[in-house]
Amino acid sequence: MASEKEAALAAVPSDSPTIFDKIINKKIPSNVVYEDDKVLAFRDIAPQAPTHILIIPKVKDGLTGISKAEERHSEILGHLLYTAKLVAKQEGLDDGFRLVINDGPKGCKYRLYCRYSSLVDLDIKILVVGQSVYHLHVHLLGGRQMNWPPG
Ligand code: DGP
Repeated sequence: MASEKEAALAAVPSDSPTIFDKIINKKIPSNVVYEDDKVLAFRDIAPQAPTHILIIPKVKDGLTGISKAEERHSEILGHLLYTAKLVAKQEGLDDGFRLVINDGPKGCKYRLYCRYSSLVDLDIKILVVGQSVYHLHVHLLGGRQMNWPPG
């Protein structure tokens, strides 16, 4: 069986539906904070800051990631950034925030910890290597001091 790292590295951009299509179509629940006819903004399932919101185009149109952007995407790319500004304001992030777009296998690497404490202690550690959802998304992070370099 492939390791998580191998699986992530093997994940290739494709126009196949992702989990975000299910969120757009309301097939699975999400905590939506903003929506218009072009974009959807919802809280990240694994927040990396007190405020962590994903802003995505409702129509993927080949935008598996920012590296696949073409001239025709200029309008939606601008709208995603403008929406990020609107949502930051709506969330009260007046002292600052960060926008992140991870792209491809080397775009990010982080660990998710899930601690279950009952009769037995169970720590689940998931190592995520690379962009994990191939549907362009802008991360809006805020509510704490951001560091530089981001690592
Ligand atoms: P990235 O590494 O840039 O591809 O980040 C994808 C993000 O998507 C990651 O922070 C977790 C988030 N995510 C993945 N699946 C779901 C989901 O089903 N619901 C929500 N709200 N977020 C999700």
